[in-house]
Amino acid sequence: MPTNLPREWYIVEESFRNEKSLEKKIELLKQLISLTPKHKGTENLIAQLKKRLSKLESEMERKSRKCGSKVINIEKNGDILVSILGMTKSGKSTLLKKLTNADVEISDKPFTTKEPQTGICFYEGVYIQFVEIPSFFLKEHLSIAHNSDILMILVKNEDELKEIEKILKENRLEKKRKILINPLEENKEILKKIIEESEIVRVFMKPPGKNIEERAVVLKRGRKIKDLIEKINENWLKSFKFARVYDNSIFSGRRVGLEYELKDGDVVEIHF
Ligand SMILES: Nc1nc2c(ncn2[C@@H]2O[C@H](COP(=O)(O)OP(=O)(O)OP(=O)(O)O)[C@@H](O)[C@H]2O)c(=O)[nH]1
Ligand SMILES: [Mg+2]
Repeated sequence: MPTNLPREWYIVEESFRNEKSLEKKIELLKQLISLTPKHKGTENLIAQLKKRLSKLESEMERKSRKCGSKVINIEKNGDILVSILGMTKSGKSTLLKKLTNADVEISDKPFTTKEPQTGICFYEGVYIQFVEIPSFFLKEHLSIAHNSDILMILVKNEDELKEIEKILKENRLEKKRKILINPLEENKEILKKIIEESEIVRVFMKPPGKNIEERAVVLKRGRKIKDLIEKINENWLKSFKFARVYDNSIFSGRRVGLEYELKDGDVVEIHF
């Protein structure tokens, strides 16, 4: 065993050994592989870990086939993923179509939508992707809700809300960020609410001498200029001199360094 592994590696390795759930074990093992420095001395270790990973993954596949369930993965195309949930005929498809122009079937018959349906829209710098979850609440469909940033829940009254809350709890989704929508009311600011609820920071790049880019770089709250650069192009860190931040404060246009904490809507110009 090479001795120059980072401390974090041993912490993750311990959690991996103690973890019972196969799904979580796979996650931890992947983390472990990415935490292992890559050089001659670690080649064997990485090979072992990868072998272990492929074994666990095939075990996982076998198990899911046995239960007759499969996990459906939606390809995440946007910056924010929103699952639309509600009882049948709650207006999920109607809302999906209104927000994204998706080509979905809307009808008075119950359970018209049988497979997850997706659509995407661009709003103030970010792509928001929506997925209508069919109202059978199958485990394989709810895996999408688990991977979503936000659940958008359509309920018309207290009874429906109680019913949905029960389903969320049974599927361990009760702690997810949620937006409640009453389809009977006018819902004008849904997109704005999604941005607020997702707790992201949208940063708009302005290459010196050029226009502000329309698409934002999306970061989690609390991230700094150095995180922004790491996300765009790590190599820039070496030649970074300073950044200018434009906002609606009296200090707009000021120079900042790598430790500046970004806020939603900042326009950033990087200088080398
Ligand atoms: N009055 C009224 N009718 C609506 C509204 N939203 C949807 N509807 C109607 O309700 C019916 C069902 O709407 P859908 O959007 O297909 O509902 P859904 O939740 O996708 O339903 P399933 O996919 O079948 O589970 C359709 O006839 C819609 O026209 C609304 O806000 N007001
Ligand atoms: Mg539908």
